[in-house]
Amino acid sequence: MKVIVLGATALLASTAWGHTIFCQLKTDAQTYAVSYGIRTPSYDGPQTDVSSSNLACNGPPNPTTPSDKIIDVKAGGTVNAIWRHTLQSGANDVMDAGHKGPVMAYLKKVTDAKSDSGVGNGWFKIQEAGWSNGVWGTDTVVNSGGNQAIKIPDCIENGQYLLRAEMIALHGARSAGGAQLYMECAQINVTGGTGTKNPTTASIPGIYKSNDPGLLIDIYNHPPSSTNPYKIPGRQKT
Ligand SMILES: *[C@@H]1O[C@H](CO)[C@@H](O)[C@H](O)[C@H]1NC(C)=O
Ligand SMILES: [Cu+2]
Repeated sequence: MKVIVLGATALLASTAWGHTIFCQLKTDAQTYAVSYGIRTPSYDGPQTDVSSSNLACNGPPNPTTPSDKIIDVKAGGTVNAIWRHTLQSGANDVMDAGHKGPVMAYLKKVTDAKSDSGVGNGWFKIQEAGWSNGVWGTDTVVNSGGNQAIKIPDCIENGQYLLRAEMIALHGARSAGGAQLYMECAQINVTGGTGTKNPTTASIPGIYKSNDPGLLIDIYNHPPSSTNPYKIPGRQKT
C-alpha cells in the first residue's frame, strides 16, 4: 500500500510543478539567450506517441517557433542543454522533481539546420544517463539548475547538425503511451571535427517502441536495481 501512496503523491506533484523545455544552449564560448538557435514551444507539454513525427523536434500540441540562428559548436567540446519549466523560469524551476527518467542527446547531420524538420533517418545518440544507484538522469539535471552536459564527439564531420536533447518522465509509464517525452532541437554548426567516424544512424520516429522496457515500466512498484538495471530506450550511444 505504501508504494501506491508514494505514486499518487508524485502524480499530484507533477500537476503542480509542470513539465519542461530545452530552451537555451551554453557552449564553451558563451551562453546564448533563451530560444536562440532552438525551436522552442510556448507550452511545455510532452509528446507521448512514439510513432509521431513530432517526436523528432517537438510540434503540435506544442507548436514550436522556428529560429533563423545557428550556433557554432566545437567538436570535442562540451555544451550544456539548459532545461526550464517555462521560457521565463529560473534555474530553481527546471521540472517537477517527481518526473523521473532518462536523459539523452542525439545529433543529425543536415544540409540546412534552419529548415530541416529532423523527421526520419540520420540520428545518432551522443549522450545518455539512465538510472544509477537510485539516481535518475532527470534528477541530475534538475539538481544542477537544468544543465544537461553533452560532449560533442571529436570524430564527426564538420557542418550543420540538429542537436536533439531529450528528457523522459516515467511517473505514468506503467501503461503503454504513459511515458512523457520532452525534446527540442538546437541548430548547430560543428567545426574542428576529424570526420574519422561515420556513426550508425536511426530514424526518429522509429527509434522507440511504446513497449520498450525503458518506456513501459512501473518505477514505483518495480524500480530498477543493481540486479535489474534500467534499460535506456533508443539505440546505444555511439
Ligand atoms: C560553419 O562554420 C564554418 C567555419 O567557421 C563557416 O565557414 C561556415 O560559414 C559556418 N556555417 C554556418 C551555417 O554558420
Ligand atoms: Cu510533466
